[in-house]
Amino acid sequence: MNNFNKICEDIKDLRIQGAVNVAKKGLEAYSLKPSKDTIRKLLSLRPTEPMLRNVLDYAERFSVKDTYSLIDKHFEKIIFYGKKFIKHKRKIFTHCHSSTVVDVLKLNKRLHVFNTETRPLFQGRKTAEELSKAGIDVINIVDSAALEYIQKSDAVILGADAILDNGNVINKIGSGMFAEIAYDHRKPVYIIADSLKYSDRIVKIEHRIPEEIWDKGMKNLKVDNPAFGIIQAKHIKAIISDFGILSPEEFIKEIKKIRNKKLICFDMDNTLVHSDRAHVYAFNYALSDLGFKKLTYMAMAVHFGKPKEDVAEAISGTKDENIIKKIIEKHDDYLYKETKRYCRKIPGAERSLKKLKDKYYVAVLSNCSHKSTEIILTAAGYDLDFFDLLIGSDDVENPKPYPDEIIQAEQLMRINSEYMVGDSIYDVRAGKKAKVKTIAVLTGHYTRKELEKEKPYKIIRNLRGLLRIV
Ligand code: RUB
Repeated sequence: MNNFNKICEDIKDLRIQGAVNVAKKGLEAYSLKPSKDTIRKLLSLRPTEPMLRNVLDYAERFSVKDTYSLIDKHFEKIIFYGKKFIKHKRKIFTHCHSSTVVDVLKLNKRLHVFNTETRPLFQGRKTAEELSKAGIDVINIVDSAALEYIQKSDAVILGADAILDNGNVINKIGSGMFAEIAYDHRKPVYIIADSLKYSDRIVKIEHRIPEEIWDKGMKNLKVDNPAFGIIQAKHIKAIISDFGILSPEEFIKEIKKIRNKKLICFDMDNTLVHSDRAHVYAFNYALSDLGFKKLTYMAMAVHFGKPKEDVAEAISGTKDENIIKKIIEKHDDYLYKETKRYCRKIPGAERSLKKLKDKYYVAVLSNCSHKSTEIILTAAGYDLDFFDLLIGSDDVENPKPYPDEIIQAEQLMRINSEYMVGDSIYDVRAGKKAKVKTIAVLTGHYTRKELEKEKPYKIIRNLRGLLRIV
């Protein structure tokens, strides 16, 4: 059997179980055969797994690698919040096997865990084994002993397969009943889960084959085997996720906030970063290395903002494509090695960006190559994780003044961009072609008069002015 089919079978037969593991393995299968058919097939294997849908969706938009690192990032945050939360707990009741719950419980070795065996497939035994190996005291019980052990516990902690729009949570069958018992006995119920389990669609409850319950049951006897059930939001004290420790209502508000975010695109050079000196030195190195005359700062900087090929052509005076390519290669090379230290954040830019982050996804669209964009932003002191998307000139066929970078950002983020902000006439032209509002900023070489001619939506002196507009 090939690898792809083996993963599908393992997911279907629960050799791979739990929403996170299913999502990660599903991604592996998708990387073997990335297609719409694969997505359809994978989603049919465990219909109650929105995290799988969400990660496949993300992998389609970005990449499998980016998706794995998103899951890892979320996990780090869950562990951060989980650690604070679990350290004061002593007696915990849990059900089934959730890798996320187990990883948080393992952070407090002094816990006593009451753990259901979880019929019909005994996933609880996996939880018991993993916790015992980690040195945690576990008492295993049959599912029907839950009432007695919930009464003895300080809290009930469960995983999640889905978090629904009304704050209800779907988890292994039995979870809803245990949460209701806990609520009646004033024991708080906590869910520990990645926010990627959120779904605003109807989530089907998977019903599995009867043989899992009674393999040689009497003929004509009906057996139903729902794999999952609903935990009512009113029974849940908090959801511990990458967002923090929030009530179901607060969790949904946070999700909605993120979903309602709009997109704003920024040029990099002279909009977020002063990097002219770095580019001037790097281009001059390249020019003299290739036998051309060096240029003064001003003679060169007036060309910045154009696509790199046009800059190379203008400063060297050659139209030879091979030489232009060499100038760019050498420029990039010197920039990475020698001149990046001349990059500086534009005063006030970072503070303004931070204030926008609540309402906007922030994309940087640069006419530098993708790698140079990353290097310049980092050299200037920005944290790359702060930006939701970076697009360089080599990520598109036609860089600014063409609208391709903006269009690609909109496609990847799946939302329209509200604004394009930049210092050059090329940013304004690209924004206009992409039909977004353009904001020209006077922190570059272009004068107000030159920018006015392009008729941007607004002209501002610096990015602090942006906060009065958006
Ligand atoms: C597993 C289950 C788990 C959640 C969360 O059901 O309900 O609690 O999937 O797990 P099954 P995780 O065994 O039928 O897959 O935290 O690992 O995503």
